[in-house]
Amino acid sequence: MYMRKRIFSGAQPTGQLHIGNYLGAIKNWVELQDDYECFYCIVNMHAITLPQDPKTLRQKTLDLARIYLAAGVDPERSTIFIQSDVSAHAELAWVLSCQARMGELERMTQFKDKGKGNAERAGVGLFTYPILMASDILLYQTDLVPVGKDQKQHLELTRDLAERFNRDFGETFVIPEPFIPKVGASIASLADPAKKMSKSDENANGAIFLLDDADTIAKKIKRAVTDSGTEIKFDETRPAINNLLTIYQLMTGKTQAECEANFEGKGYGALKGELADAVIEFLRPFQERVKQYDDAALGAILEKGAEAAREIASATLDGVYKKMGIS
Ligand code: AQP
Repeated sequence: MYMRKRIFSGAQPTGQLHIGNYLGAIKNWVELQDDYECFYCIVNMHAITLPQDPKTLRQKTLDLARIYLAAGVDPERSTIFIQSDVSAHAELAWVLSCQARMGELERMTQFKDKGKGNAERAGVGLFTYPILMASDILLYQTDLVPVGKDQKQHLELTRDLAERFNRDFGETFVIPEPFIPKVGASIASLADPAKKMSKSDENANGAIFLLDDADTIAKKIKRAVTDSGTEIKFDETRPAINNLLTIYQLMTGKTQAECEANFEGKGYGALKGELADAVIEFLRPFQERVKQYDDAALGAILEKGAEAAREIASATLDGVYKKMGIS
């Protein structure tokens, strides 16, 4: 029997999702559904590595499920579930935290960023977060993990932990490969192209959120920083224009050559105007679809997803416990 390769990925129900999350990750989740067996998780246990308001967290968890569905994740073809509904994630995280080395985690740059360089005050969960992410992935014997570039280092740690476990206890985990898109893997902030577009950016103009209204989108793009010079071409040495063009390319589905031809002889004002139109047009039907799912329909999808996920995750965890002499 032909077995499709397996995919696992997820997003945190924190802040508001932006077009970087969509273009770097979720867009690819949708495209990969035909060829792979896909598990898409709402990683609420990762969210609590930083303080969250309980009511808001629950609401954002359900809202994120709506965003997956509106983006085109199809619950008939893919498994959509909430991480905390499958307790094996936390259990395997404990096992793997006994295999991981402090030194490995200390090298994770995201901890340094999110912990704001103050390890003394940072939560232990924020430090060990990459181990929980490794557990998420390894529980499903995942072949491929579609993520943005910022997650590459965590994926490498996941592979190291899986290889170490397999070596010490016998073949247990599939070693996953990252799937990082060639275009869109790192969408930059509109306010500072040296930084990635981020939910937690203090500058509200840096990110275009998936649920922003048309006026807000147009204003943010109008205020976006540009580079010196006038040419509108893909050029990594001019990161601001390169970023705007990349977003335009992904939103319109045009090739790089078509994008450059479209803006030949035009100025930055035209680029910003056409980009705003493209983003607004792209997000309009998406925003309509987000409203479609009521709580009951959503609950049924998530319950079905959790059941399917539990079955695979508990089989992996049983194997791990047996190999370690725990059960
Ligand atoms: N700027 C980005 N460009 C491309 N991909 C991105 N991703 C995040 N930012 C960009 C990818 O989105 C997926 C889901 O991300 P997440 O919810 O796990 O949160 P994150 O990576 O922590 O995203 P943010 O927006 O940067 O949040 P904060 O501000 O809280 O750190 C992942 O695959 C990620 O690679």
